[in-house]
Amino acid sequence: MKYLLSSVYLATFLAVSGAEHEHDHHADQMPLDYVKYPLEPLYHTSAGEVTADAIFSGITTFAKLPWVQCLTKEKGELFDIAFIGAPFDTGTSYRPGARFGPAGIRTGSRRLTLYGGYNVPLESNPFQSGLKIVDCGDIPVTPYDNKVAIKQIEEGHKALLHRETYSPLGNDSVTGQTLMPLSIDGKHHPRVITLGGDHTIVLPLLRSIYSAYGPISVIHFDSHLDTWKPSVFGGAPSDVAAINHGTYFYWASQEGLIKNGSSIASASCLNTHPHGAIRTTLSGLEDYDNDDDAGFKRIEAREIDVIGTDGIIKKIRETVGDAPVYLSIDIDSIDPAFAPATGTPETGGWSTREIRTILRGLDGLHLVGADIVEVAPAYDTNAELTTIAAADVLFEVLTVMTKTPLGKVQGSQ
Ligand SMILES: *[C@@H]1O[C@H](CO)[C@@H](O)[C@H](O)[C@H]1NC(C)=O
Ligand SMILES: *[C@@H]1O[C@H](CO)[C@@H](O)[C@H](O)[C@H]1NC(C)=O
Ligand SMILES: [Mn+2]
Repeated sequence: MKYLLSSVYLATFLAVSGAEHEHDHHADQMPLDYVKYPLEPLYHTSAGEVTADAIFSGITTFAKLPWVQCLTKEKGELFDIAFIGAPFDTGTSYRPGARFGPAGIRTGSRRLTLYGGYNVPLESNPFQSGLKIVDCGDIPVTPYDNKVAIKQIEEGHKALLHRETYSPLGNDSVTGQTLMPLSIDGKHHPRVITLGGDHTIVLPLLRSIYSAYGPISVIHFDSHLDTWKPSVFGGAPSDVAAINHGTYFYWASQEGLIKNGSSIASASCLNTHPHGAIRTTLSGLEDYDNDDDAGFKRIEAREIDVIGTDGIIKKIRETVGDAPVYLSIDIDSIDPAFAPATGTPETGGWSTREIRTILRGLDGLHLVGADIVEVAPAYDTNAELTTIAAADVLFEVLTVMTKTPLGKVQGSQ
């Protein structure tokens, strides 16, 4: 029944975007037709019309996307892009509360589809790309045992990543040649956008990503390095404590999940993971050595004063090149003036406008997946600044993803 319903959504969407509706721009902009008139007529105007669903009513999913229970035993439901929450915050060093991040971000996202969701600067509507986008709810995560929780997140993400896609990969829009998947298993995988959770969740997410793409490049926005050795960050009193939100990239590198780099200056061009918005204090400059060895290229938050958003975008694109890339966004990359509700706030960050511009600058890159982490709504203002910022940031990411299919033409690298 669920499957049938979703086919109806798509069929309706295809019909609405057809040429015969050119005169009705408002209807064209209704994403997947799930916002408009979902209810039995409760009130009739004189013209016999029913009222539309309000943007502030109803059960909250990300951007009011259809909710699909993706992690049930029947795995019938297919999609192209899925949002999933990972409500885990027991790897946090300072202020806890990111377990409420997924719920908060969904609340902050409710207005994304008001007027339909057309992204003006990117000249594209992610909700009308023809791809099927759903909200899968949250991965069940235990708050009592980090080892189990990290395994649950990996398995939950894998269950989505290894599902067939709803839409075929298709052909190159310029040459018309058939596109080939970028994965190492030769399959076309759906894309998953994870709502954190503290940053520890990226270790299990990268374990999952590795199963489809092998060692990957990462674009990381954060005020902190997160490549710290456990002996430096937390003191590692146990194996479980050694994996936390300041060390997960160290482990990802040790496990071979991400491409390595080098701290030897002459080989620094090997470093393929841009770190944007860095402004943390250090235990000492030697923290940069393991950051280099893990393959990161630091872009300090303050560089924006000199080189601007264009310069930051240029640096990121030069570092990742054309490689498939995973995107991880710590909300603390944004200045606490704009996003105060986070576990370890650092002043001197980027504005919401700046990070959105920088994210749009990733247009054309092959983003295999993404996450936003460290949103802890309990520390937000009454105006929900942080959760709205998180949702709007993901709107840019979603638009970039829907614009570029995850494929290459044969013969290109
Ligand atoms: C893609 O190209 C193949 C031939 O290379 C063709 O058979 C197929 O119909 C094309 N698909 C679309 C959606 O245009
Ligand atoms: C990166 O280096 C670590 C530590 O030397 C190693 O265990 C890992 O396999 C390397 N990763 C890759 C992708 O080669
Ligand atoms: Mn972080």
